[in-house]
Amino acid sequence: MVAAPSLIPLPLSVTPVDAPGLALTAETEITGETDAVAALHGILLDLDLDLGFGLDRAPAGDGGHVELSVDGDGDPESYRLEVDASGVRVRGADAAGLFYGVQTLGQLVAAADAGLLPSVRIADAPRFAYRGVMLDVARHFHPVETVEAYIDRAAGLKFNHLHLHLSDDQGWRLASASRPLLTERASGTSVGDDPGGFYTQDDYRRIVAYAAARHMTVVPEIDLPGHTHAVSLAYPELTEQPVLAPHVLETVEAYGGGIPTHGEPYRGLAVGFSSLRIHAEETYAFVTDVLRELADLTPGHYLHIGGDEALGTPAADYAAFVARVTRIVADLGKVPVAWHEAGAATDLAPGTVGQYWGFVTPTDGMDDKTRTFVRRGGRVILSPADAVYLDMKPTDDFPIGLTWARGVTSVERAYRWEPVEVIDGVAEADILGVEAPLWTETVRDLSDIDALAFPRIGAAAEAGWSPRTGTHPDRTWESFRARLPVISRYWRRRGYGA
Ligand code: TNX
Repeated sequence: MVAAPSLIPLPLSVTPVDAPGLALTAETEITGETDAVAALHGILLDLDLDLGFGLDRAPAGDGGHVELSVDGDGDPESYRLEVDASGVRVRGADAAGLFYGVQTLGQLVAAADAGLLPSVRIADAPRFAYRGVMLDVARHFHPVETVEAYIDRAAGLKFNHLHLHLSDDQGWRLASASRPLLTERASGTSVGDDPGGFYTQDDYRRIVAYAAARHMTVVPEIDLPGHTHAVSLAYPELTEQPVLAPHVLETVEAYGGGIPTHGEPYRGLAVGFSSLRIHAEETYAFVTDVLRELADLTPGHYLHIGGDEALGTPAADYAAFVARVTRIVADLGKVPVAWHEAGAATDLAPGTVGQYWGFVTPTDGMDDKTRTFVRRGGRVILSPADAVYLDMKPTDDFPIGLTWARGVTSVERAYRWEPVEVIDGVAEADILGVEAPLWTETVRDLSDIDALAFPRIGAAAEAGWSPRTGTHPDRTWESFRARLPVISRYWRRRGYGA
């Protein structure tokens, strides 16, 4: 028996072949789809492999052949990869599939001893259509370059959606032509004493294009009707006074940051105190303007309206608001996405997607709310906080991160959960996919992002891409743990602070 190579996320099928593999040398020829050749070239450059690989290189002798092609054969995003002594063939069913085959090849190359690729046959396809990462650019603003770097990391793990949390109590991060005061007045600060910032619409387009080139779709979120304190700095007439309920005062006490004041920047970590004015018609004109601009800027199908932790909004008002706003999104031609709380409303726009952020074992009726989306013909994105929230501390003494999701989230806890077992009544076909959020209250820059994301982002990738637990002998924590050191070396060689 030849050992299977270490790969993350685990492919559908890997068949090691007991035969000589391919020695990669300066004479190895790489041909095929231009984008895929460039993607492989980028990985090889990161790996600093002195093989003379290059786009403009014409190898002289017979050093084997790496051929990257799209052949239309198979499910979306699937690929086949074969290595033998004569070369490597990667065939994608589509361009995304080929891109993922190249990512797998990168991991194989990095693990190859002295440039000798093992002989192997791989057939691979994703379990779920939606595999997401979320970056909160509101609590701490993160510049375009940081977002691009995170896209690189995620795309290498076969994630295909980037959810950007663009607004929150602490700041509004995307310029709006119709409501210019949002970024003029409400983007200057972040949590603590850190500077704020915002994206121009061109910056946003750059992020969308960078993501698209790596087969990732941007899912923008404007968080409504809570998490809207920043709006009070720009358009105070649209927002209520902060609700200083006990849960808010508790978080102020626990985390500091002071009491939120209407119209003043908020630099703390409390949640659930802000609300748009639900009964003011101007509120819906505002929401429509902002969402229309966002829909126009966004080629992807999804538009996220938040809806989480609106603890300062009366329940009936909240339900009426999310029902109305999901319809606004649908009328703009997009599929609305909302955090699971929006499932409290029974008349959401049909097809609204729900994002579940409760625990792996649901509490407080969060599973009931999540089932509403399925009843309304929508599907569910699973983001169980005690498994895939990348902002939870991985160890007790970790310098950054939070602990509210049942304490420390070890790599093992991040790995050991099975999507179809989270919510009764939400079956495989009801699950759109898996998303790993990274909230940034304690996350100031790319090195903080890397420190929290790695290696747990690999576990989330496997939950979204790889076969269901129990259906494949290597879809186990023991196997993942054994593969991790090899892939961690690969991440470090690519310059990720893993
Ligand atoms: C909860 S879970 C939030 C965010 C915080 C996060 C911190 C959810 C939809 N909302 O507002 O940033 O916890 O982990």
